[in-house]
Amino acid sequence: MLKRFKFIVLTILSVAHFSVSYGQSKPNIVIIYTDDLGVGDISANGAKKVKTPNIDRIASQGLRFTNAYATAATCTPSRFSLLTGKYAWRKAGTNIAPGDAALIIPTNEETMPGMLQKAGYQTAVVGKWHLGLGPEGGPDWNSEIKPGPLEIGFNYSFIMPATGDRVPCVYMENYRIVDLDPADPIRVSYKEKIGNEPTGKENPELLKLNYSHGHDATIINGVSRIGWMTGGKKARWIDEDMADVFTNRAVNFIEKNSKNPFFLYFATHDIHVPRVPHSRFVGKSGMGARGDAILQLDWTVGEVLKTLDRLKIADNTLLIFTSDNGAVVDDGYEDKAVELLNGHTPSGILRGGKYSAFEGGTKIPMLVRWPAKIKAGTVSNALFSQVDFYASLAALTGRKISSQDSYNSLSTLLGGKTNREFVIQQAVNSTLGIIQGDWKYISPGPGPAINQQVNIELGNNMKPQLYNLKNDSAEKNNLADQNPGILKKLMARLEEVKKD
Ligand code: NG6
Ligand code: CA
Repeated sequence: MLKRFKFIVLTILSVAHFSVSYGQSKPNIVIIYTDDLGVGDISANGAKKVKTPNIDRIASQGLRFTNAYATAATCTPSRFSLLTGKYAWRKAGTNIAPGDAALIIPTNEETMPGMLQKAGYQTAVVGKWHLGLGPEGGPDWNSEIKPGPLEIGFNYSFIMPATGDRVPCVYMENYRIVDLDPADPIRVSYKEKIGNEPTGKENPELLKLNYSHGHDATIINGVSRIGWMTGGKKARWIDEDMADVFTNRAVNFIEKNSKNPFFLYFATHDIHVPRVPHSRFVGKSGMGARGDAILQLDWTVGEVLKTLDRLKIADNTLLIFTSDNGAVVDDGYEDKAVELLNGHTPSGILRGGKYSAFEGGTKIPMLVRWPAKIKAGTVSNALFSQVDFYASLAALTGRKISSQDSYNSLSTLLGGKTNREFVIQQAVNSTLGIIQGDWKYISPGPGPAINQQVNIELGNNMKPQLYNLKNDSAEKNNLADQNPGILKKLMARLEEVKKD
C-alpha cells in the first residue's frame, strides 16, 4: 500500500516537474518575415534617409547579422525552403507561384511548423502565404480550401493567398475566405479575362496607382493586379488597412498564447508592391510609397515588440526579423519609389537586387533577439542561410529531424561562429550560386544580363563567374580566369550539393 502511494506521489511530482520545466525552457518563437526588404533599408544597417527605430531595437537588444542569406532571390522558393528546410530547386514548380496554384509543400513530409507542433507549440501563420493552396488544379475559393497551412503544421492561419499584387485580393482564415457572401462567389483566372470588371489595361482612368509593367488585369481598390477575378466584392481587402489587419491578428495570437509556447510566422505584405500604406504613413518618409511602406513595417514591428513587453514574455521569446529576398525599387507600379529615392541605397553596396544571382538577390537583413540567451548589441559576420532555421529550431526544441539541406546552426543563430562551410543561392531563373570561404561562384547560363523593367542586373552570363567577396563584396571583378583551381573546387562542390 505504502509502496503504491509512494509510486503515485513520485509520478505526480515528476509530471509536475516535467510540465514546469517544459513551459519555462521552451522559448516562444516569432519569425517576422518581411517582403523585398534590402540590407540597406533599415537604419540598424546604416540607412540614413529612412529611420526604423523599432526594427533597430531588435538589433540593439539582440544580434545583427551581416552575412545572412535567404535561399532564393524571390518569394515562393525562399518561403518553401524556410518552412521545409529543403532547397526549393530540388522540387519542380516552386518558382514564383500564380495566385491560383495548388499547395506546393507536400503534406506527407515534416515541416518546420509541424515539427514545432510536435514539440508542444501552438503554431500560426499570419500574412503573406504565396505557397499555393488546395489540391492539384488549385483551390475552389467558394468552399473549404484545403490542403493549406493547416495541413502542413499550423494550428491557426490568417493569410492573403498569394501576394498583394495577385488576385484573389481577399483574406483567408483557416479554411475559408473571410466575409465571403455565398451569393457573390469568387472566380479567378490567370489565363484570360473572366467577368466584366474593369482592368488596368482597358480602363487606366479608373486607377489610383498606375502600373509600370505587368499588373494590368482586374482593378481592385483602384489598383490593377496580376490575374483576373470576379465576385467576392464584400470580401475584398483595402490595401491601406492591410498592415493593421495583419498586425492585429498577430497580436491577438500572441495574447491568446502567452501562457504556452507558441510559434508565430508573421509574413508581412510590406514592403512588396503595391505599396499603398495607411494614410498615417503617407508622405512621412519623404521617399514616396516605398519609404512610407518601410515606416509602416517599422510600426508593425513596434506593435509586436510592445505586445511581448506588455505580456512580459519578451525575455523568453526568440524573435527573428528578416526578409525573403533582396530589394527592388520599381517592381511594377508608378509609385514614385525611383524618383524619390533621394540617395537611399536599398541594397547597400551590393550588386543586383531581387531576382538576381548577385548578392543583392539573396543577402538580406537579419536580426535576432532572445534576451535570455543573446547578449544585447552583438554583431555577427557569421555565414548563415535561412534553410537552417528548420534544423536549428528543432535542436532548440529537442526534436530529432532528418534533413539533407538544413543544418543545425542554433549556435550561429544565437551569436556563435558559423556552422556552414557554404551557402547556396538561387536566382529567379533558377541559376545557382555558391559561397564558400572568401569566394563566390555563379554557374553559367543563358538569360538577359539586366531585367530592364526593374532595372536590376540578374547575374546571367554564359561564362562562369567567380568573385572574391572578401575583397570585392560588390562583385565587380570576375576572377574565374585567374583562379581556375578555386573555380573548379566551387563548381565541384555545387555539383555535389545538387546530387545529394
Ligand atoms: C513578378 C511581378 C512582381 C512581383 C514578383 C513576385 C510582374 C511584371 N512582376 O512576376 O511584381 O509580384 O513577381 O514577387 O508581374 S515575390 O516577392 O512574391 O517573389
Ligand atoms: Ca519577396
